[in-house]
Amino acid sequence: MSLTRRDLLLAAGAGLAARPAVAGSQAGPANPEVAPPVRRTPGGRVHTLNGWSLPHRINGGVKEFHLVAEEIEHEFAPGSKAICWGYNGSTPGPTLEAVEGDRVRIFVTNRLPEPTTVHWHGLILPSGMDGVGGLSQPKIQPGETWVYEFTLRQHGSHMYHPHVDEMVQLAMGMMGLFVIHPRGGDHVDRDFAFLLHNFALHPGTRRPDPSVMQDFDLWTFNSKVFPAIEPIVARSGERVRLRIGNLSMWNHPIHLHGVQFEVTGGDGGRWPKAQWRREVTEIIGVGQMRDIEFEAVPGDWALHCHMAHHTMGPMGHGIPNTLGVDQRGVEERIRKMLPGYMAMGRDGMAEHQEHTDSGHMRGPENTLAMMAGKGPFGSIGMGGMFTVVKVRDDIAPGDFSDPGWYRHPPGTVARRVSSDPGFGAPVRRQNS
Ligand SMILES: [Cu+2]
Repeated sequence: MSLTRRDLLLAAGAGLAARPAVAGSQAGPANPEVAPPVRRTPGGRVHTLNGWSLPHRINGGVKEFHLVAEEIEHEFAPGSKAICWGYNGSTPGPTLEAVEGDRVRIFVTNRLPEPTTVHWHGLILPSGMDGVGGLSQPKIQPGETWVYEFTLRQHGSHMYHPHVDEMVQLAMGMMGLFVIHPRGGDHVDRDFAFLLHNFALHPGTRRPDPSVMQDFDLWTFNSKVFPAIEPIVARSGERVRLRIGNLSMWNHPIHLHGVQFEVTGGDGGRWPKAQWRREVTEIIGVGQMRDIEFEAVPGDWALHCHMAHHTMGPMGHGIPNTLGVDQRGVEERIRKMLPGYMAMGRDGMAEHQEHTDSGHMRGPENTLAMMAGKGPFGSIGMGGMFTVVKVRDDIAPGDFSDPGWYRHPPGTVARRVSSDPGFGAPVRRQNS
């Protein structure tokens, strides 16, 4: 049913793209000014990881966008699908892109079963356009379309999200990026954007649980988990910007390997150069945006949250600690009560991925493994907020496709010199 509707709207969107921008050319019966929603059309100057930018039309000098709040089926990674809420067929919703000084008109249609609004997080606008349900406007009831209109008096990286029943609507995936480009162009070669988020999709279920406050199962970049998060591809020497926003329930120290990046801006716009900081890890606080920039250096470089549990997939919390526990003998007895039980964790957790990858240890249906991802040297053992910055000398401008694994120059990869634990004569303390 919903697929049919989506296909129809996609067709309507294609029609809009193909014809000249004429006011009311796709008019609905209720309001001749309403532009039809356009879905899943790539475009824009920002590369939204695993995402897209919403096409607009110009109507009397005003940039018009049309957001649709609706229920969608979303795939976090192959093997885990859920009924989420988002905009125009995706979570996060499409990125809105405009230029400082633009006047924008944004239609919002509510196809959710409950009221919503859209708050333009970080934008300078009239109080009545701020989108806080009950405070700055009545709520948008199911089936209704409302319009927001204001002039963009700033540039930078921003977000949008509901301000009605936020606990539920954010937990279900409703969020998006709002990027305002400076007038007179920009100075980066590649401009990426993504939102940090978390979902509590309990093993074997298909709807995120909005009541969870801390123990989330899925830690996401743009509602995807590694290895389904696309790589960040660049050519050696290019200036790369990552616009990172956080609408999750945790702060995330985002760490990039291989370079010292500069933090060049936040929700308050681009910072004066004297305020830029060199870092390798930047905490993106809840509700914050940060822009980081760096010169791309050849290689495959990890980009991830440094909270180690945030680079993992679903797992049990509050379970007994099995580190160092010899479970031989007990395993057989437990299997009589719990068929298929496997004693694990005595020597660490890394073996977990070998078991799940080989398929002999299956989790509940529609549930990802705790660790995933394969690299050129074996399991990567990551499952959440992790992706790879892939920099090569021969990437064409505008090419964002995955170039495969890095071919290291000879003599530049760490190597084994012995398999004897007694090798060498390292200095070791006896009782520290
Ligand atoms: Cu984190």
